[in-house]
Amino acid sequence: MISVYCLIAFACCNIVTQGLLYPIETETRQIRSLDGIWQFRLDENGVGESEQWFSMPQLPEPTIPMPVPSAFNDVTQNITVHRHIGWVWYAKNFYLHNTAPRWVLRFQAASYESRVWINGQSAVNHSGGHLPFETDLTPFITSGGNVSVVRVVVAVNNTLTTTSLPPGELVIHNPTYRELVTQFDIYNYAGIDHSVILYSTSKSYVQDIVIDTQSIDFDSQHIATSATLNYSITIGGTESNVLRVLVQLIDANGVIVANNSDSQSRLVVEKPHLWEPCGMNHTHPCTEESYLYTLQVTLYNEGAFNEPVDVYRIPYIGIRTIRLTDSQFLINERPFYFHGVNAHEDSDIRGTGFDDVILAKHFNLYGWIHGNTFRTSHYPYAEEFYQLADRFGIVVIGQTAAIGMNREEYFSDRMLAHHKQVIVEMFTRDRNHPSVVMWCLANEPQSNLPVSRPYFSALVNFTQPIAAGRPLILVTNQYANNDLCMEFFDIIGINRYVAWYSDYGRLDQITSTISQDIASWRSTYPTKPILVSEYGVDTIPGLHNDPPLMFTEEYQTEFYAAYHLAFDNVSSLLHPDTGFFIGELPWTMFDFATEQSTIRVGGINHKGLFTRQRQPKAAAFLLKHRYEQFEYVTTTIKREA
Ligand code: BDP
Repeated sequence: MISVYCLIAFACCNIVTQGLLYPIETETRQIRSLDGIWQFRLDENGVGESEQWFSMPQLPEPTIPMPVPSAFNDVTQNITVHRHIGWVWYAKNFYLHNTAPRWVLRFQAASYESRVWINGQSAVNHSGGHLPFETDLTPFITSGGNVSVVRVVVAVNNTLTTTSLPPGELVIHNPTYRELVTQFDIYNYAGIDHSVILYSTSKSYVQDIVIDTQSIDFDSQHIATSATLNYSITIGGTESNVLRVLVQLIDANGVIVANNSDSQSRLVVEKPHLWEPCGMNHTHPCTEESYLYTLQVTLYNEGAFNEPVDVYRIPYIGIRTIRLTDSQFLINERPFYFHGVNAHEDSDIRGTGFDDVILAKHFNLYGWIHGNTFRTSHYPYAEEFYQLADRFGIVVIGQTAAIGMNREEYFSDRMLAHHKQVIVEMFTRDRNHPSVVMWCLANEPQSNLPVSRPYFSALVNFTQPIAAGRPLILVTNQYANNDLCMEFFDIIGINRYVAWYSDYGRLDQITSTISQDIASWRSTYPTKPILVSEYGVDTIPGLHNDPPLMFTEEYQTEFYAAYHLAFDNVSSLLHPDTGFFIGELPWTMFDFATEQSTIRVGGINHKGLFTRQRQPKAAAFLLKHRYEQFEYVTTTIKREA
């Protein structure tokens, strides 16, 4: 029997306990969507709070109808709304029926600084976009009747500062020209861009769950014979100390395969079905699903199991291990090769607004292109992305919103404190997902500045104990000879644009330049696997030229083919004994909106393999063919000490 343990010990639950469980409906919980049209207005003079708009029965005119979830920027024809910097206000009234002892108002995300008032009283503030925050409504409901009218008013500010993530600086050129100067390449979409949900719980309730595979035992044929999962349950509410807990793991046929009545313990599963990543020879295609268990947690009073106080279920428990060697990334002890495409949460009209149609299309296209990975560039995505990734076995590199950290003053103590806060929020939200196999703490920070070194040293020291078994990657555009921070990380991610941002038009230089670049990282860090975390070129769909010239579909296709020659020479998939290159992620899946500039035609970054409307360019077929071929490459299991 071989026992496999995770790279980093299971990070137990005392360090971070306040994960916000995804709102679900069960026999003890109700949910209700507050999505739809909200009343909305700009606060161009920043007077809303001092004029107490939060306590008025209506927001002062002019208001407009605004959909939630959506970024507000592209919904109207008004350029002032499109480029607004500062506060915007949203308001909605709803009836709350007294059908549960506790109702929670949950914002799946709002960008970036949010203040929420319920019935005129301050309820919750939150800094940072992309991640959820919530407030218990109960203290704000004063009427004792069966139904109350609730007014929720939300102010959201998209001004970025030297201590926000991402950072930015407001420059006031004159009273009518305010500019938010940022160092990143996405349009600064803002507003309530993810769903707003009401959910109920009992007085005492399952507040948090942490679960992870601790180990899997394999027989000599590499069949899993048993698996051990560590878990911890936190109970919230008034009666938490008298309640009993039952934790059950249920397989896809509805059979209970393990159970335990401790709030913190382990579950042992005999003959487990493993969660496998898609798109490898030994696993399933990315159009088919991985094996998932359901974790059911029941709280009950002694002797009254059939009348549970609370029931919560996580339907995406995957049994799998992660281990890193100096040249391979192993999932369930088999080599995994990351071959997917990065993307943005970005689409026409909605901007960053969450949309189920866009979500479903996204995953259908991963299936089409045989892509088995995405990095949540450049911020945590909506939780629904991770849930579908769990289902299909698409591997996720979870990334914080630390982009554009290109100035010395951004590496301050206050920024470090905020960076830690968003890491904790991201980890506590996403750590139970089997699809999340790596954490990316930042994208292209100026990691050649001396000030970046103590910053990332402190950040990694803080992060490692709470990383729940996931290795840490730094994604850099620096080089082995000037980067000062890679030493702290487990995996090297490099973003490269040779023959695009340098060596214009010189496709012929790509293979040798990239090969030398990868080799120099390897000789500097011989024990860290490497992947190319971005590479790509702007391509105008329908623009052709032979021989290939920049911006044509031919150029994009040849560009990728030249990089692939460099990758294949050192690939850990193709050269299991000598390779150390563990993956490739083109930039990017879809064309996406950016600030306007002379290099962004129509305010769009055109590096997509697909248009913003999700139609393929020629290079998409090259990648599809390449990724499909990877599925024919058999993987071997190296036995290492
Ligand atoms: C990379 C950035 C990415 C940009 C890309 C580009 O990580 O956010 O969109 O460059 O310029 O350096 O297309």
